[in-house]
Amino acid sequence: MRKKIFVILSVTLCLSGAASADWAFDFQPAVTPLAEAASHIHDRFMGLILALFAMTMAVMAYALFYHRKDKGYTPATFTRPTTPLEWVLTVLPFVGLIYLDYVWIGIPAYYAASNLENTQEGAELVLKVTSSQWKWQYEYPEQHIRFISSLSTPPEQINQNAQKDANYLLEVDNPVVLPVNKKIRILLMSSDVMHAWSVPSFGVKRATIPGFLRETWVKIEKEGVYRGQCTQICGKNHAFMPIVVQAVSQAQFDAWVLTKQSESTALGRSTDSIWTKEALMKQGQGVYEKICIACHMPGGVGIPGVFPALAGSNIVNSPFLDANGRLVKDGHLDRVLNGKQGTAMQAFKETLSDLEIAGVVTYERNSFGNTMGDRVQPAQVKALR
Ligand SMILES: [Cu+2]
Repeated sequence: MRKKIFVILSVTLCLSGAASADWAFDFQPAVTPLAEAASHIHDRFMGLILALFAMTMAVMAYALFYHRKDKGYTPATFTRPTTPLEWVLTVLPFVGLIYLDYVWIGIPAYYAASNLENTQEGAELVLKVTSSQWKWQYEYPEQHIRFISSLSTPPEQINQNAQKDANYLLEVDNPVVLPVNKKIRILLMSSDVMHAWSVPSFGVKRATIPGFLRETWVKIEKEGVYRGQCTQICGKNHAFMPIVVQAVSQAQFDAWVLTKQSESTALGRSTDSIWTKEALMKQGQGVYEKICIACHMPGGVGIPGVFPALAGSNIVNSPFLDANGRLVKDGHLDRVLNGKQGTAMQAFKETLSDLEIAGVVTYERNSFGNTMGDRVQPAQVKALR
């Protein structure tokens, strides 16, 4: 009988072991000085508390077992140390703990925490991160690069209609690209509610707060792709704003900067040409599916009582310019450019290009059953800014 139970237990244990074979019982690998310091202090602390736990439990188990009542022991009645030995055994652990806490752990923790704030000294590159519901905008002010990075996991996977891939909900259309072994100062801000930019391998997790400029820094020591997520609950799609950072060599970074810059020059040129309705619709659909869809939903139906529908909307189905060619206040184009104060509808003037704004407004006016038939030219948007 005993043998049978043993066999059953062993098989169960082996099976559960196989099922949990890819468990990771640790942090993601640390690749910056901040993350290395944090994981070093964590390991020290865990070592210390494990040792204390083992020692305390050992003394207690010994006392319980060897000094038990049926051996004839009677409980002592003292309430304070009396003999010199008792005094030593009381004071020594106290002094030992003070030393371990304040010196052995406290000093490295103090340096690690103050190093976290050392964002400016020796910084070689600045990255500006702006959060909004539910995407990240990245800007390299010195390189004049700016783009939006949003979730690229297909909706079929989210709706359980397709096999989920390895980086489910941790993949974006435009990753941040950063050079390795360079100190990068990261400025963080928010355009609506609080979010948090967090990448575990960098040891960085900093809340972005509307109205405040916050900072952190990284110096990535190893090339690779690092993933993180927003870690401050920020509304309905909080789980859908991942962070992907590609750490590359300086040469690759320089090449990437050139490509990004020439893309924006090409975009600038495209602003001045006249666009066909079909081309604008195509541009606009891309923008809608990347940015607007989170609130206004597929088919422009919105969420009743929360996010307004665009299908059949009064604003969308009215002129966006007045007779003098000026922007209609609270009209369609005005809303997209300037947003609506006090709501989740943010101003897209700063985040989208002329072409993207022209495209998305044209798309919305001619989709979801809306049949305005007109179009917005990028040059018009440029003139109205
Ligand atoms: Cu969030």
